Formats: sequence, C-alpha cells, structure tokens
Amino acid sequence: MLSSPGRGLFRLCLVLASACAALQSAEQGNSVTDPLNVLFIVVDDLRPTLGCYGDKLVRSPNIDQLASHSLLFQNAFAQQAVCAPSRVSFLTGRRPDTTRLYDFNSYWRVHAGNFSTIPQYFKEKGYVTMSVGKVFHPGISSNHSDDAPYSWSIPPYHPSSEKYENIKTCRGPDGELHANLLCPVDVRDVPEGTLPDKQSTEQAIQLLEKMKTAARPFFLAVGYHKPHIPFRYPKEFQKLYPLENITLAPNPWVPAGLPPVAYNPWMDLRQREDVAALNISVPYGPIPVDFQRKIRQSYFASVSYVDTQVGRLLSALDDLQLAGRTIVAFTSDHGWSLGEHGEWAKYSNFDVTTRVPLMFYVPGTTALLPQGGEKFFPYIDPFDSTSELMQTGTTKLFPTVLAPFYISSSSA
Ligand SMILES: [Ca+2]
Repeated sequence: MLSSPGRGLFRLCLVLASACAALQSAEQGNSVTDPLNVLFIVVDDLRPTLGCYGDKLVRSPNIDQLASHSLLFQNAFAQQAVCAPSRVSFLTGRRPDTTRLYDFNSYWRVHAGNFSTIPQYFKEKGYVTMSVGKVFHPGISSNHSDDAPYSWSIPPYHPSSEKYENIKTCRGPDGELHANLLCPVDVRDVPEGTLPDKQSTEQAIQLLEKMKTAARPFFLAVGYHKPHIPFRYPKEFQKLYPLENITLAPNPWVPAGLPPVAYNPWMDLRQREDVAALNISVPYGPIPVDFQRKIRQSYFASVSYVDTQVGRLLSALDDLQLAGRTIVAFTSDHGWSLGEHGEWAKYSNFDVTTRVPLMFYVPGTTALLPQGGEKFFPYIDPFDSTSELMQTGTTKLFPTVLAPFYISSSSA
C-alpha cells in the first residue's frame, strides 16, 4: 500500500492519463482500440467513512459496489485539507508548492505557471470534456470560470439550487427558517423543490445520454457538494442513523502541547445559527456531547445521501451500456475531523482531514467486462437493510504500479 502523502495524487494522474493510451490509434480509425471514456467523481469533504473502507456504521452501498469492481487505495492523501489548493493540485497534477496556491485567492495560470489540467489534456487529445457541479473550486482560484475554456468543451454546469445552501432554509424547532449547520430538509419544502447534488446527478445523466452515441470519447467530471457543511440533505436519511447508535470520536481531546498553528478553531461552524447559540468557547470548545452526536449523525446522513446520487449516476452508466467502456475514478478533495483532536473541520494536517477515498474502476482490467446485459452498478437502496455488503479490496495493487492496464481480470 502507498505510504506517503502525495502518491494518491500521482496515481490519479497516472491512471487517468493512461486512458488516453489508445487514443492515437483510435484517431487513426482503429475501432479495436477505441479509447475509454472517463467518469471522474469528486466528493466535497468526504473522509473514507464508507463501508468499503471498513466503516461499520455508514451505509454507502453504491460506493461500496463501485469499490468492489475497482482498485481501492487505502492510503491516499490530499495535498492540503482545503478545497481550492487540493483541487487545483490534483487537477493540474502539481503540488501546492508548484501551483503557489494554499488558499483561495489566486489563479495558477497567472500567478504560478500556465500548467495544463487533466481535463485539458483529455480535451486536447480529442475528448469531449464536461464539468458538472463543484469540480474546480469556484471563484478566483479557477478564474471565475472553472478554468473554462481551457479545461472544458462546453460551459461548466452548476446547479441552480446551490444559491440556497447558505441562507435560511433549515426549519428549526421553533418552526422558523434558520441558517443552521444541521439542516435535514423536506425536499418538497425547499426553494425549487430540489437540492444541488440531485440536480447535478440529473444533469450528468443527461450528458451521458447525449454522449452515448457520440463519435468522440468523453471525460465527464461530476463534483458533489455534500458532505460539505451545511449538512443540508433530505431528512429521511437521518433515519439511517438513530442518535443512540452514534458514537463519539475515540480521541476527542485537543492534544497536550499542540502548537496553536496546528489547530483550526472551526470558525465556519461557529457562524451557523444553531452552533452560535451554543456559546462555545473559542478556540478550543468543546462542543456539548449531545451536539457532537448530532453533527456526526448529519455527516453520516449526508454521506448516505451522496451515495444514493453516486448510485443513480452509475446505474445510468449501466442502463446506457457505457459501463463496459468507461473508467470511473472516485475521490474527495480532503477529509474532515468529526471530533478527533477536538476538531470539527478540515484545514488541519491530522490524517482525518487529509486522508481521502480513492478508487479506479477500469472495465476489463479491475473487473471483468459486463456480459450480455449484465448490470455492473444496479442501484442499491441504502434503506434496504437486506442489501449485502460488497466484498472489496480484492484487486491487487502492485501489478498496477508498473503497468496499470495489465492486471489480470481474474484477480478482480
Ligand atoms: Ca472541500
């Protein structure tokens, strides 16, 4: 297994770039070596609290199913536990030391170097490249355009309901709407009657439908917003995690002698109305234990909600008969502390904030090709308690280090 931070990033670039390996001959009209499509799924603030990483509580059957067909990395780490520097890093294949971005406030092409991005590389090799949701961090760090037009063949898509994420749409016990951290919602009751990640899934499926018969291969990046705060998700997902089942972090204390620079006081949480009402001391807290349980409950519920979106997306890949000719890469921009070390945030360098899930499904390589209408990614309902846990981690890593495309199918 990989042992040092940064190698996950390297693998991401290596495997995705390898998808272009057959392109030259494809451009010459050799249908035997048609290039594979790429579906790149990036989730915001998702640590590996997933069944496929051994989490016994979280229900993530669709991501687990993807993992069961994939090469699953156990020790992948983001370069930095902040959205923009992490995303610019893995999308350019360069460390923050090279992109010169450690915050949100500069565009690498202007301030560091005119580096190509992974989607740009695919685009220049003849792929149709498309961005749905949060792929690049929006704003200055991607030139207020998600690096369009360089990275994308068509204008990037952002869900219209994203603008409601941080306003008062969370109904509190008083019956009024608040801008809370904990925000389980009745989707029928929210503006536009939908949520950003649901819209992103629908848009991505529409693009897949259009690309099914396209002459050119595609690189489709889909960026999901949850479990980034606020935890605004369909309220039914709370039922998966009764509070009495929610444990606390096993190491909830701020380490003795911790230098203040190594600690982040999670000010973004404190600004939410429900957290502000707790009058928690700055910078170290702690958060009352009952509320800690509620934060963990909502994080896990948000993960299961995202899992259903991933499930819908992959199921569409199946239905459109694209699963046999599309690489699926799945990762997150960084993790999140769920009370470990007294932290409730990203930003720090503790491993809970830097470690990410990372997996690659490569049809015919990490798994046998689907045969005769076989469904590789049938949607699995996380509320169905009879759905079996997937067996994962059976794909051998080390034959792939030197030759990513020559794993024996029988080993998958
Ligand atoms: Ca993030």
